[in-house]
Amino acid sequence: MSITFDHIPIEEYANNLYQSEVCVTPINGLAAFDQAMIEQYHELGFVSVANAINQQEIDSVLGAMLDIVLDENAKGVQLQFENEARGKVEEVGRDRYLDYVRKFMWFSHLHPATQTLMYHPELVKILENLLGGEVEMFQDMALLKPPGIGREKPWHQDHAYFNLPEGTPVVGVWIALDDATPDNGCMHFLPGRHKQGPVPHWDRRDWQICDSEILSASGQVATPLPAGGCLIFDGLTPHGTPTNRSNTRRRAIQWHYVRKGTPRTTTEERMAIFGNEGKEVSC
Ligand SMILES: O=C(O)CCC(=O)C(=O)O
Repeated sequence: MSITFDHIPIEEYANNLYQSEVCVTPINGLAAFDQAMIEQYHELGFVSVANAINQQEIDSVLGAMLDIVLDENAKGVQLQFENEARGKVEEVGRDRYLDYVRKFMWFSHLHPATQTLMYHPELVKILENLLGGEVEMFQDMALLKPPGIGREKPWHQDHAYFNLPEGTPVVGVWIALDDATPDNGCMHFLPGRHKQGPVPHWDRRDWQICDSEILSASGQVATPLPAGGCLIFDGLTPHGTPTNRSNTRRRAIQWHYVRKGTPRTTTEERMAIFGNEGKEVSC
């Protein structure tokens, strides 16, 4: 396991960067993801689903996550604590350990609970419909945004992080393991923006879309979800989550899928598409 601390302290950003005046009402259950939802996915770039998984599944995934982060020998796992956890995490017990973790990656194959859930049959059926064939999970991440110290994840397109050829359809699945609210850092989307393709990204508070680009866009929505709900979204849909300034947990697990056999590309090619150099753009 590799362990790092986030180096970016909690920073201020414009208070209208994440707006929650318009909150999306989720559909109820993965079984409700019908043809109309496929059309909505393509039109808006996301679908919000309540009750995608049950309490027992939530509990087993949270148990698996804790076992994995506490196993120093967990091979290949990349664990990152929040910046604010420096000097504190060494002292905490098992029950509070996840309250210092920012994120960790490359773990789903290590535990039966995560292995089962990432290829949940109802989910796979939806993904096959969206991607037009057999699917492959290629990136996994747990995002814990701990109470009071969970840093913002600035606006971005997930595709800007992946070495995949331009135009490759990517579907992200983000599952809320606690109630996700505007106060504790629920997801925010720019509906329909995926249809205009890649947006230049910048190294600012993260690898992100420039704040001014988001502030000048209209139609932003928030997607609060009860625990067990999930978001299914296009890899080009701009999204971000605010700092968790509340005292409630907002843990989530996320998987990304492509069609099986999708070729990979290089970082140079990705940067030519999503980077800002040579594009006469400013931030
Ligand atoms: O869970 C979060 O706070 C943000 C997750 C996200 O957008 C990502 O990792 O791409």
